[in-house]
Amino acid sequence: MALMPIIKLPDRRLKQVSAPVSEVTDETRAFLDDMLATMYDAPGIGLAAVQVGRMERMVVIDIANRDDGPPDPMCMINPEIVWRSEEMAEYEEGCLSIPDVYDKVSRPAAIRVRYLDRDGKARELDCDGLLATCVQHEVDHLDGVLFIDYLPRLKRERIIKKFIKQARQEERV
Ligand code: K1U
Ligand code: ZN
Repeated sequence: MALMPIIKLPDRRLKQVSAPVSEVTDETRAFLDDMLATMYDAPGIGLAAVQVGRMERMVVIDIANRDDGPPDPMCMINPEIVWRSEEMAEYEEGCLSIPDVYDKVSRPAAIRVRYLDRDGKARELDCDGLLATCVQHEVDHLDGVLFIDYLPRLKRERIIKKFIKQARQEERV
C-alpha cells in the first residue's frame, strides 16, 4: 500500500467537481486501499479522492480512528445523499487539506447515503452523529465544497489568505 501526498489549500482542484466512477475494478480497490493507508497515516477520519489529486467520486471513512478504536474502514464510490433530517447538529470540523484550522459547522443531524461499495454493490446507509457529519464533509469535497465555505465570509477569506501566503513562502524555499 502506498501513501499519497494530500493536496492543500489554495490548490484549485479542491474547488472542482469530481467525475462519477464508471466501473469498479481491481485498480479502483487498490486505489481505495492507498486512500485508507493515507487517511490512517495523516491521521484523519475521512478522505476524498480529490484530496490526493484524483478527480473521481470516491471517499474513505473510519470514524473509529478518532478514538484509536479498532479499525472500521468504509469505502464509498459515487456516494449520494438521498435524505437529510430537518434537525441540525453542530460539530467542530477540521480538514486534512486545511491543516490546523478547526471550526464549528452546522449540518443535518442525520442522513441516508446511497453508494457503491468496493465490490461495486449498491448500498444505502443511515448515518447520524459524527458519521453523518463526516459523510457530508467528504461528499462536499466531491462537489468542490470545503467546510470553510460554511463560515462567515471574512473568516473564510482570512483563512484562504493565510494559506496563499504560506504557499508563496514554500515556493521561495
Ligand atoms: O476530509 C478530510 O479532510 C478529513 C477530515 C474529516 C472530518 C473531520 C471532522 C469533521 C468532519 C470531517 C479529518 O479527518 S480532519 C482530522 C481529524 O478529524 C482527526 C485527526 C486525528 C485524529 C482523529 C481525527
Ligand atoms: Zn476535508
